[in-house]
Amino acid sequence: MHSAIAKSQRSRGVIDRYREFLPVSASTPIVSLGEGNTPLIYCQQLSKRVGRGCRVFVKNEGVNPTGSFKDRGMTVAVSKSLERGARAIICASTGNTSASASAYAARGGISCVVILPVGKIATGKLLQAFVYGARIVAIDGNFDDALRIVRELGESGDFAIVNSINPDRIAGQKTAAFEIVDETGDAPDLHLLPVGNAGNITAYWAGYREYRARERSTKLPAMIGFQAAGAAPIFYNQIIEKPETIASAIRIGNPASWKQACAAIAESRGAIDVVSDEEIVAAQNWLAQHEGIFVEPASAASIAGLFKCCESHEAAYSFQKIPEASRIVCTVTGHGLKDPDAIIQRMEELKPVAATTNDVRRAIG
Ligand code: AN7
Repeated sequence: MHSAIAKSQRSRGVIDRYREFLPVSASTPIVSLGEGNTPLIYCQQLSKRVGRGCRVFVKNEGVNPTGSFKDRGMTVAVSKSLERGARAIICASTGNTSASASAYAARGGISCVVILPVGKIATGKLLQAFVYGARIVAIDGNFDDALRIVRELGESGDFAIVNSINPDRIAGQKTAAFEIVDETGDAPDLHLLPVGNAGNITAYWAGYREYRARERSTKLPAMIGFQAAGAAPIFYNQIIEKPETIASAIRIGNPASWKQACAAIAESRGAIDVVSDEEIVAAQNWLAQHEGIFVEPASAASIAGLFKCCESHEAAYSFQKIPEASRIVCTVTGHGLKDPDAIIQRMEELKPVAATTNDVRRAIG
């Protein structure tokens, strides 16, 4: 009875549901906020735009506890850090990792330091790190500089690093692939996602491979990653010293999991491609207005990429060659409300009308 109550009081997170696939034991103190189990949404309008009888699903990671996919990895990374006796965690971030780390550190009762590129963090994400009580250090540099500093500080032994160079992060994030297979009965034919530091594409590929090896699925998807055109080191096969994009989450010039991403793309016979800021913004608006799913710009890169694959002759992976009726999953990684600034600039000022039904009817037009 007692343990039944204890269990019901804890909302189920990814460690609870996929414990046998994760590096935890009975003595690991679990820090969870009920992450994962996110909706896999069938998208009729997207499917129609792709054509060829394809079925397109969006895996909406923006509905995780802190609004991004990072929570899947953070529950494992923070739980393991606690188990190892860490008193503080540290990360570099373009925003979402810091929001997630701050929340899970608060939940686990340890302190959290976040190193951020000054002026380049979306408003909502910075606000999250602040309200969860992290020690925030802004540097006069970009994400790649921040990660270099975090690596050096981590060597001192004072902090546990919770960036995706920590394998516990990748382990947690692979559960998103498990969920897709568990829900639909098999792996999709194609999986599209944005690529920044390249941890997520690495994690999905690990998850799909693991489920295939355990015969929970019969196939493996082609992994197709999208970078912003101004921050595309993997696509151009060179470090980008000054990455620039409106999608600040993936403004990364020297990804930590570069090699693993290339392996995932090669082994899965997938591709890496670029999408422009204009395409990203257009896809963000299209998805909100046609499917009711509001994502942040970086997340819209997977939708912009989907459009490129089925509509552009320059696409690295052309859908003209895929079998009819292919099943396609696009991961959207973060919630749209995190990054409202560019949208606020486009919004028209609201001028109130008189509070009468007639005036309101006239205003509706
Ligand atoms: C919304 O928070 O790197 O390729 O420091 O926030 O696994 O890095 C965020 C990355 C895609 C790219 N979409 O994923 C950070 C950070 C969103 C993101 C990515 C990020 P990875």
